[in-house]
Amino acid sequence: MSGRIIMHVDQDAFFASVEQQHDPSLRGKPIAVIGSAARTVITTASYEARAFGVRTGMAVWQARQKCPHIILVTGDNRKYTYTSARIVEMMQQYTPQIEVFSIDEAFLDVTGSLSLYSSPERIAHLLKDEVRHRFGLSCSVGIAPNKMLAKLASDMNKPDGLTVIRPEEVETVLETLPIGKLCGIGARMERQLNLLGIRTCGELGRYPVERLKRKFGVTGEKLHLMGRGIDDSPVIPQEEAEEVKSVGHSTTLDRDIEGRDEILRWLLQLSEMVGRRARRYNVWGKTVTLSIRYADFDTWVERQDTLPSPINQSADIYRAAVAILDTLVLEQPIRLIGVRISNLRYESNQLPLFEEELKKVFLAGAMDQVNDKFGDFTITYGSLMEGTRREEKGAHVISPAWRPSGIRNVDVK
Ligand code: TTP
Ligand code: MG
Repeated sequence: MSGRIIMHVDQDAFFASVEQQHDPSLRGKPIAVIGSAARTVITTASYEARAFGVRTGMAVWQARQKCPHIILVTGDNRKYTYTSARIVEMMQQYTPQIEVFSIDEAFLDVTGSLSLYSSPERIAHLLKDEVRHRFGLSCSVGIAPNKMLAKLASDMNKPDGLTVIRPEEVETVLETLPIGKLCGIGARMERQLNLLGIRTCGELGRYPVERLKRKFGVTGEKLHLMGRGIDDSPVIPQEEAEEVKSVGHSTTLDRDIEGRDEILRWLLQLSEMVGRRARRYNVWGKTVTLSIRYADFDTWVERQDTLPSPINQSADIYRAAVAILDTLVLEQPIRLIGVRISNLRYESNQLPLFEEELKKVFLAGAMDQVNDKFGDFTITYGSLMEGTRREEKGAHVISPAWRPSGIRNVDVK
Protein backbone atom coordinates (compact mmCIF):
# COMPACT_ATOMS: atom_id res chain seq x y z
CA MET A 1 0.00 0.00 0.00
CA SER A 2 1.29 3.43 -0.77
CA GLY A 3 0.00 6.67 0.72
CA ARG A 4 -1.72 6.76 4.05
CA ILE A 5 -2.85 3.72 5.99
CA ILE A 6 -5.84 4.45 8.15
CA MET A 7 -7.43 2.06 10.56
CA HIS A 8 -10.94 2.37 11.94
CA VAL A 9 -11.72 0.42 15.09
CA ASP A 10 -15.33 -0.09 16.16
CA GLN A 11 -16.24 -2.09 19.25
CA ASP A 12 -18.85 -4.76 18.72
CA ALA A 13 -22.19 -4.26 20.48
CA PHE A 14 -20.26 -1.99 22.79
CA PHE A 15 -22.59 -1.23 25.71
CA ALA A 16 -23.97 -4.76 25.70
CA SER A 17 -20.52 -6.34 25.56
CA VAL A 18 -19.29 -4.19 28.45
CA GLU A 19 -22.29 -5.36 30.48
CA GLN A 20 -21.63 -8.98 29.59
CA GLN A 21 -18.04 -8.57 30.60
CA HIS A 22 -19.06 -7.01 33.87
CA ASP A 23 -21.57 -9.71 34.74
CA PRO A 24 -20.44 -13.15 33.54
CA SER A 25 -23.97 -14.54 33.91
CA LEU A 26 -24.97 -12.39 30.93
CA ARG A 27 -22.31 -13.77 28.59
CA GLY A 28 -23.48 -15.71 25.59
CA LYS A 29 -27.06 -14.57 26.23
CA PRO A 30 -29.40 -12.30 24.33
CA ILE A 31 -29.30 -9.03 26.23
CA ALA A 32 -30.24 -5.49 25.42
CA VAL A 33 -29.14 -2.28 27.08
CA ILE A 34 -31.84 0.27 27.72
CA GLY A 35 -31.36 3.89 28.75
CA SER A 36 -31.38 4.87 32.38
CA ALA A 37 -33.87 7.63 31.66
CA ALA A 38 -35.92 6.44 28.72
CA ARG A 39 -36.27 2.74 29.43
CA THR A 40 -38.54 2.01 26.57
CA VAL A 41 -36.04 1.90 23.75
CA ILE A 42 -33.18 -0.48 23.03
CA THR A 43 -29.85 1.35 23.05
CA THR A 44 -27.95 -1.65 21.79
CA ALA A 45 -28.31 -5.42 21.78
CA SER A 46 -25.81 -8.24 22.11
CA TYR A 47 -25.16 -10.24 18.97
CA GLU A 48 -27.04 -13.13 20.59
CA ALA A 49 -30.11 -10.87 20.70
CA ARG A 50 -29.49 -9.53 17.22
CA ALA A 51 -29.80 -13.08 15.94
CA PHE A 52 -33.48 -12.81 16.91
CA GLY A 53 -33.84 -9.52 15.06
CA VAL A 54 -33.45 -7.16 18.02
CA ARG A 55 -32.02 -3.82 16.90
CA THR A 56 -30.95 -0.45 18.27
CA GLY A 57 -33.88 1.94 18.45
CA MET A 58 -36.50 -0.78 18.78
CA ALA A 59 -39.17 -0.42 21.46
CA VAL A 60 -38.78 -2.83 24.36
CA TRP A 61 -42.11 -4.51 23.59
CA GLN A 62 -41.01 -5.16 20.02
CA ALA A 63 -37.75 -6.62 21.24
CA ARG A 64 -39.70 -8.93 23.56
CA GLN A 65 -41.84 -10.03 20.66
CA LYS A 66 -38.76 -10.97 18.67
CA CYS A 67 -36.93 -12.51 21.58
CA PRO A 68 -39.16 -13.37 24.57
CA HIS A 69 -36.29 -14.38 26.83
CA ILE A 70 -34.25 -11.24 26.22
CA ILE A 71 -32.52 -9.86 29.30
CA LEU A 72 -32.79 -6.11 29.71
CA VAL A 73 -29.97 -4.23 31.40
CA THR A 74 -30.19 -0.59 32.39
CA GLY A 75 -27.25 1.28 30.92
CA ASP A 76 -24.54 2.75 33.07
CA ASN A 77 -22.69 5.39 31.12
CA ARG A 78 -19.81 5.54 33.57
CA LYS A 79 -18.83 1.99 32.70
CA TYR A 80 -18.80 2.80 29.00
CA THR A 81 -16.91 6.05 29.21
CA TYR A 82 -14.36 4.48 31.52
CA THR A 83 -13.82 1.50 29.23
CA SER A 84 -13.75 3.73 26.17
CA ALA A 85 -11.04 5.94 27.67
CA ARG A 86 -8.93 2.94 28.66
CA ILE A 87 -9.17 1.41 25.21
CA VAL A 88 -8.00 4.66 23.65
CA GLU A 89 -5.13 4.78 26.12
CA MET A 90 -4.16 1.24 25.18
CA MET A 91 -4.25 2.05 21.47
CA GLN A 92 -1.72 4.85 21.96
CA GLN A 93 1.10 2.32 21.89
CA TYR A 94 0.38 1.53 18.25
CA THR A 95 0.37 5.15 17.16
CA PRO A 96 -0.12 8.53 18.78
CA GLN A 97 -2.17 9.48 15.73
CA ILE A 98 -5.54 8.52 17.16
CA GLU A 99 -8.76 10.36 16.65
CA VAL A 100 -11.53 9.41 19.01
CA PHE A 101 -14.58 9.43 16.85
CA SER A 102 -17.31 8.30 19.19
CA ILE A 103 -17.59 6.38 22.39
CA ASP A 104 -16.65 3.11 20.71
CA GLU A 105 -14.90 4.20 17.54
CA ALA A 106 -11.48 5.58 16.73
CA PHE A 107 -9.39 6.27 13.68
CA LEU A 108 -5.69 5.42 13.80
CA ASP A 109 -3.24 6.69 11.24
CA VAL A 110 -0.71 3.86 11.28
CA THR A 111 1.29 5.02 8.27
CA GLY A 112 4.20 5.97 10.51
CA SER A 113 4.02 2.79 12.59
CA LEU A 114 4.89 0.44 9.79
CA SER A 115 8.60 0.57 10.44
CA LEU A 116 7.84 -1.10 13.78
CA TYR A 117 5.32 -3.65 12.58
CA SER A 118 5.45 -5.88 9.59
CA SER A 119 2.06 -4.92 8.19
CA PRO A 120 -1.13 -3.04 9.01
CA GLU A 121 -2.89 -6.39 9.40
CA ARG A 122 -0.35 -7.33 12.05
CA ILE A 123 -1.15 -4.16 13.98
CA ALA A 124 -4.84 -4.95 13.71
CA HIS A 125 -4.37 -8.49 15.01
CA LEU A 126 -2.27 -7.33 17.95
CA LEU A 127 -4.77 -4.63 18.77
CA LYS A 128 -7.74 -6.97 18.54
CA ASP A 129 -6.01 -9.54 20.74
CA GLU A 130 -5.20 -6.92 23.29
CA VAL A 131 -8.76 -5.59 23.37
CA ARG A 132 -9.95 -9.13 23.93
CA HIS A 133 -7.45 -10.00 26.64
CA ARG A 134 -7.51 -6.78 28.56
CA PHE A 135 -11.14 -5.82 28.23
CA GLY A 136 -12.87 -9.02 27.25
CA LEU A 137 -14.33 -7.26 24.24
CA SER A 138 -14.29 -7.84 20.54
CA CYS A 139 -13.95 -5.17 17.92
CA SER A 140 -14.04 -4.85 14.16
CA VAL A 141 -11.24 -3.20 12.27
CA GLY A 142 -11.15 -1.63 8.83
CA ILE A 143 -7.92 -0.72 7.06
CA ALA A 144 -7.94 1.54 4.02
CA PRO A 145 -6.22 4.53 2.42
CA ASN A 146 -8.54 7.05 4.12
CA LYS A 147 -11.01 7.52 6.95
CA MET A 148 -14.16 7.16 4.92
CA LEU A 149 -13.05 3.85 3.42
CA ALA A 150 -11.64 2.57 6.71
CA LYS A 151 -15.00 3.19 8.35
CA LEU A 152 -16.73 1.44 5.53
CA ALA A 153 -14.36 -1.50 5.87
CA SER A 154 -14.77 -1.94 9.61
CA ASP A 155 -18.47 -2.42 9.06
CA MET A 156 -18.10 -5.08 6.39
CA ASN A 157 -17.37 -8.05 8.65
CA LYS A 158 -18.94 -7.47 12.01
CA PRO A 159 -18.50 -8.73 14.67
CA ASP A 160 -14.82 -9.46 15.26
CA GLY A 161 -13.94 -8.52 11.71
CA LEU A 162 -10.80 -7.39 9.97
CA THR A 163 -11.29 -5.97 6.51
CA VAL A 164 -8.70 -4.37 4.29
CA ILE A 165 -9.54 -2.20 1.31
CA ARG A 166 -6.39 -1.72 -0.74
CA PRO A 167 -6.01 1.30 -3.02
CA GLU A 168 -6.30 -0.89 -6.11
CA GLU A 169 -9.54 -2.38 -4.78
CA VAL A 170 -11.31 0.89 -4.06
CA GLU A 171 -12.91 1.25 -7.45
CA THR A 172 -14.24 -2.30 -7.49
CA VAL A 173 -15.59 -2.07 -3.95
CA LEU A 174 -17.39 1.19 -4.66
CA GLU A 175 -18.74 0.21 -8.06
CA THR A 176 -21.67 -1.79 -6.71
CA LEU A 177 -21.81 -0.42 -3.17
CA PRO A 178 -25.20 1.15 -2.39
CA ILE A 179 -24.66 4.83 -1.59
CA GLY A 180 -26.45 4.48 1.75
CA LYS A 181 -23.57 2.36 3.02
CA LEU A 182 -21.27 5.36 2.98
CA CYS A 183 -20.98 7.02 6.31
CA GLY A 184 -22.42 10.41 5.65
CA ILE A 185 -25.24 9.55 3.30
CA GLY A 186 -28.40 9.33 5.31
CA ALA A 187 -31.77 8.00 4.25
CA ARG A 188 -33.03 11.33 2.93
CA MET A 189 -29.97 12.00 0.87
CA GLU A 190 -30.10 8.47 -0.41
CA ARG A 191 -33.64 9.03 -1.60
CA GLN A 192 -32.74 12.30 -3.29
CA LEU A 193 -29.83 10.66 -5.08
CA ASN A 194 -32.00 7.69 -6.05
CA LEU A 195 -34.33 10.16 -7.75
CA LEU A 196 -31.39 11.20 -9.91
CA GLY A 197 -30.92 7.55 -10.82
CA ILE A 198 -27.91 7.16 -8.54
CA ARG A 199 -27.93 3.98 -6.52
CA THR A 200 -24.32 2.92 -6.21
CA CYS A 201 -21.15 4.78 -5.31
CA GLY A 202 -19.85 3.98 -8.78
CA GLU A 203 -22.82 5.84 -10.26
CA LEU A 204 -22.35 8.69 -7.81
CA GLY A 205 -18.70 9.09 -8.77
CA ARG A 206 -19.55 9.19 -12.47
CA TYR A 207 -22.47 11.57 -12.16
CA PRO A 208 -21.54 15.02 -13.50
CA VAL A 209 -20.22 16.98 -10.56
CA GLU A 210 -21.68 20.21 -11.92
CA ARG A 211 -25.16 18.77 -11.71
CA LEU A 212 -24.57 17.57 -8.17
CA LYS A 213 -23.38 21.03 -7.23
CA ARG A 214 -26.37 22.64 -8.81
CA LYS A 215 -28.69 20.41 -6.85
CA PHE A 216 -26.90 20.14 -3.52
CA GLY A 217 -24.80 23.28 -3.36
CA VAL A 218 -21.56 22.93 -1.46
CA THR A 219 -22.38 19.34 -0.68
CA GLY A 220 -22.39 18.32 -4.33
CA GLU A 221 -18.65 18.39 -4.66
CA LYS A 222 -18.25 16.30 -1.55
CA LEU A 223 -20.73 13.75 -2.74
CA HIS A 224 -18.75 13.49 -5.93
CA LEU A 225 -15.54 12.83 -4.01
CA MET A 226 -17.29 10.31 -1.80
CA GLY A 227 -18.49 8.42 -4.83
CA ARG A 228 -14.89 8.21 -5.96
CA GLY A 229 -13.64 7.11 -2.57
CA ILE A 230 -11.61 10.26 -2.00
CA ASP A 231 -11.23 11.64 1.52
CA ASP A 232 -8.22 13.72 2.46
CA SER A 233 -9.36 14.49 5.98
CA PRO A 234 -6.55 13.86 8.42
CA VAL A 235 -6.67 11.87 11.62
CA ILE A 236 -6.53 14.53 14.29
CA PRO A 237 -5.37 13.41 17.72
CA GLN A 238 -7.14 14.78 20.73
CA GLU A 239 -4.32 16.89 22.01
CA GLU A 240 -4.13 18.77 18.75
CA ALA A 241 -7.73 19.76 18.95
CA GLU A 242 -7.97 23.39 19.87
CA GLU A 243 -10.38 25.13 22.09
CA VAL A 244 -13.19 26.30 19.97
CA LYS A 245 -13.78 30.01 19.89
CA SER A 246 -16.25 30.22 17.09
CA VAL A 247 -18.39 28.09 14.83
CA GLY A 248 -18.44 29.10 11.22
CA HIS A 249 -18.74 28.09 7.64
CA SER A 250 -17.65 29.89 4.55
CA THR A 251 -17.67 28.98 0.93
CA THR A 252 -15.95 30.16 -2.18
CA LEU A 253 -18.55 30.39 -4.89
CA ASP A 254 -18.17 28.86 -8.30
CA ARG A 255 -18.94 32.19 -9.86
CA ASP A 256 -19.52 35.72 -8.69
CA ILE A 257 -22.96 36.49 -7.43
CA GLU A 258 -24.69 39.77 -6.80
CA GLY A 259 -28.43 39.26 -6.75
CA ARG A 260 -29.86 39.58 -3.25
CA ASP A 261 -31.97 36.43 -3.60
CA GLU A 262 -28.98 34.37 -4.51
CA ILE A 263 -26.94 35.78 -1.66
CA LEU A 264 -29.78 35.00 0.73
CA ARG A 265 -29.91 31.41 -0.43
CA TRP A 266 -26.24 30.95 0.36
CA LEU A 267 -26.67 32.68 3.68
CA LEU A 268 -29.47 30.34 4.57
CA GLN A 269 -27.46 27.30 3.76
CA LEU A 270 -24.43 28.51 5.66
CA SER A 271 -26.55 29.56 8.64
CA GLU A 272 -28.08 26.12 8.76
CA MET A 273 -24.67 24.48 8.68
CA VAL A 274 -23.45 26.68 11.50
CA GLY A 275 -26.63 26.22 13.53
CA ARG A 276 -26.64 22.51 13.09
CA ARG A 277 -23.07 22.18 14.20
CA ALA A 278 -23.59 24.48 17.17
CA ARG A 279 -26.69 22.59 18.27
CA ARG A 280 -24.99 19.29 18.01
CA TYR A 281 -22.47 20.49 20.57
CA ASN A 282 -24.87 22.49 22.70
CA VAL A 283 -23.12 25.70 21.96
CA TRP A 284 -24.71 29.12 21.62
CA GLY A 285 -23.15 32.29 20.20
CA LYS A 286 -23.90 35.86 21.07
CA THR A 287 -22.02 37.40 18.18
CA VAL A 288 -22.81 36.77 14.53
CA THR A 289 -20.28 37.66 11.86
CA LEU A 290 -20.83 37.95 8.14
CA SER A 291 -17.77 37.77 5.89
CA ILE A 292 -17.71 38.64 2.26
CA ARG A 293 -14.91 38.66 -0.25
CA TYR A 294 -15.48 40.54 -3.45
CA ALA A 295 -14.86 39.26 -6.92
CA ASP A 296 -11.50 41.04 -7.16
CA PHE A 297 -10.44 38.69 -4.37
CA ASP A 298 -8.61 41.46 -2.54
CA THR A 299 -11.31 43.16 -0.61
CA TRP A 300 -12.72 41.60 2.50
CA VAL A 301 -15.70 42.85 4.35
CA GLU A 302 -16.35 41.49 7.78
CA ARG A 303 -19.15 42.84 9.93
CA GLN A 304 -20.49 41.55 13.16
CA ASP A 305 -23.35 42.11 15.47
CA THR A 306 -23.69 41.16 19.10
CA LEU A 307 -27.15 40.14 20.13
CA PRO A 308 -28.92 40.54 23.47
CA SER A 309 -28.81 36.79 24.09
CA PRO A 310 -26.95 33.81 22.61
CA ILE A 311 -28.49 31.89 19.73
CA ASN A 312 -27.98 28.61 17.90
CA GLN A 313 -31.13 28.20 15.87
CA SER A 314 -30.40 28.39 12.17
CA ALA A 315 -33.27 30.78 11.58
CA ASP A 316 -31.92 33.19 14.20
CA ILE A 317 -28.44 33.02 12.76
CA TYR A 318 -29.83 33.59 9.30
CA ARG A 319 -31.92 36.54 10.45
CA ALA A 320 -28.91 38.14 12.13
CA ALA A 321 -26.75 37.56 9.05
CA VAL A 322 -29.38 39.12 6.78
CA ALA A 323 -29.67 42.09 9.12
CA ILE A 324 -25.92 42.60 8.79
CA LEU A 325 -26.10 42.19 5.01
CA ASP A 326 -28.75 44.88 4.90
CA THR A 327 -26.38 47.37 6.51
CA LEU A 328 -23.86 46.88 3.71
CA VAL A 329 -23.71 48.56 0.38
CA LEU A 330 -22.16 45.91 -1.83
CA GLU A 331 -19.46 47.35 -4.02
CA GLN A 332 -18.89 44.41 -6.33
CA PRO A 333 -20.17 40.94 -7.03
CA ILE A 334 -19.37 38.46 -4.27
CA ARG A 335 -16.93 35.58 -4.55
CA LEU A 336 -16.82 34.23 -1.02
CA ILE A 337 -19.35 34.32 1.74
CA GLY A 338 -19.16 33.15 5.33
CA VAL A 339 -21.23 33.11 8.49
CA ARG A 340 -19.90 32.58 11.97
CA ILE A 341 -21.06 32.73 15.56
CA SER A 342 -18.65 33.55 18.36
CA ASN A 343 -18.72 34.72 21.94
CA LEU A 344 -19.73 31.16 22.71
CA ARG A 345 -21.62 29.73 25.66
CA TYR A 346 -21.61 26.02 26.34
CA GLU A 347 -24.63 24.37 27.85
CA SER A 348 -23.06 21.42 29.59
CA ASN A 349 -26.14 19.85 31.11
CA GLN A 350 -27.85 19.37 27.82
CA LEU A 351 -26.00 16.40 26.46
CA PRO A 352 -28.77 13.90 26.32
CA LEU A 353 -27.06 10.67 27.09
CA PHE A 354 -23.55 11.16 28.19
CA GLU A 355 -21.95 12.54 31.23
CA GLU A 356 -19.22 15.04 31.83
CA GLU A 357 -16.47 12.56 31.15
CA LEU A 358 -17.79 11.60 27.79
CA LYS A 359 -18.47 15.16 26.94
CA LYS A 360 -14.77 15.75 27.24
CA VAL A 361 -14.04 12.83 24.98
CA PHE A 362 -16.55 14.14 22.53
CA LEU A 363 -15.56 17.77 22.58
CA ALA A 364 -11.85 17.13 22.54
CA GLY A 365 -11.71 14.05 20.38
CA ALA A 366 -14.34 15.55 18.31
CA MET A 367 -12.88 18.88 17.50
CA ASP A 368 -13.35 19.18 13.92
CA GLN A 369 -10.61 18.74 11.45
CA VAL A 370 -9.66 21.76 9.46
CA ASN A 371 -9.86 19.75 6.33
CA ASP A 372 -12.56 17.43 7.41
CA LYS A 373 -14.20 17.12 4.10
CA PHE A 374 -16.66 14.61 5.29
CA GLY A 375 -17.17 15.96 8.72
CA ASP A 376 -20.10 18.20 8.46
CA PHE A 377 -21.85 18.59 5.22
CA THR A 378 -24.79 17.81 7.30
CA ILE A 379 -27.34 19.67 5.42
CA THR A 380 -28.21 21.30 2.32
CA TYR A 381 -31.21 23.29 1.51
CA GLY A 382 -31.04 21.48 -1.78
CA SER A 383 -34.35 22.65 -3.02
CA LEU A 384 -33.67 26.17 -1.93
CA MET A 385 -30.49 26.16 -3.87
CA GLU A 386 -32.68 25.73 -6.87
CA GLY A 387 -35.00 28.39 -5.63
CA THR A 388 -37.91 26.10 -4.99
CA ARG A 389 -39.92 25.25 -1.94
CA ARG A 390 -38.81 26.81 1.28
CA GLU A 391 -40.15 24.25 3.66
CA GLU A 392 -38.35 21.41 1.93
CA LYS A 393 -35.33 21.25 4.12
CA GLY A 394 -32.89 19.27 2.08
CA ALA A 395 -31.17 16.17 3.22
CA HIS A 396 -29.07 15.26 6.17
CA VAL A 397 -26.03 14.13 4.35
CA ILE A 398 -24.16 13.15 7.42
CA SER A 399 -25.82 10.56 9.53
CA PRO A 400 -25.63 11.03 13.27
CA ALA A 401 -23.24 8.13 13.37
CA TRP A 402 -20.62 10.28 11.71
CA ARG A 403 -20.01 11.92 14.96
CA PRO A 404 -18.39 13.65 16.55
CA SER A 405 -17.27 15.97 13.86
CA GLY A 406 -16.72 18.91 16.07
CA ILE A 407 -17.49 22.51 15.81
CA ARG A 408 -14.41 24.20 14.62
CA ASN A 409 -14.64 26.60 11.72
CA VAL A 410 -14.68 24.88 8.42
CA ASP A 411 -14.30 26.24 4.97
CA VAL A 412 -16.52 24.51 2.56
CA LYS A 413 -14.76 24.46 -0.73
P1 TTP B 1 -22.50 1.48 17.58
O1 TTP B 1 -21.05 1.26 17.30
O2 TTP B 1 -23.33 2.11 16.52
O3 TTP B 1 -23.20 0.10 17.93
P2 TTP B 1 -22.65 -1.13 18.73
O4 TTP B 1 -21.23 -0.96 19.14
O5 TTP B 1 -23.61 -1.39 19.88
O6 TTP B 1 -22.81 -2.32 17.71
P3 TTP B 1 -21.91 -2.68 16.46
O7 TTP B 1 -21.33 -4.02 16.77
O8 TTP B 1 -22.85 -2.73 15.32
O9 TTP B 1 -20.87 -1.62 16.34
O10 TTP B 1 -22.68 2.36 18.89
C1 TTP B 1 -21.81 2.23 20.00
C2 TTP B 1 -22.55 2.38 21.28
O11 TTP B 1 -23.18 3.64 21.34
C3 TTP B 1 -23.66 1.37 21.43
O12 TTP B 1 -23.21 0.19 22.09
C4 TTP B 1 -24.68 2.08 22.22
C5 TTP B 1 -24.44 3.54 21.95
N1 TTP B 1 -25.47 4.12 21.07
C6 TTP B 1 -26.42 4.98 21.61
O13 TTP B 1 -26.38 5.26 22.80
N2 TTP B 1 -27.38 5.49 20.79
C7 TTP B 1 -27.44 5.19 19.46
O14 TTP B 1 -28.32 5.67 18.75
C8 TTP B 1 -26.45 4.30 18.91
C9 TTP B 1 -26.49 3.95 17.45
C10 TTP B 1 -25.50 3.80 19.74
MG1 MG C 1 -19.78 -0.40 17.75
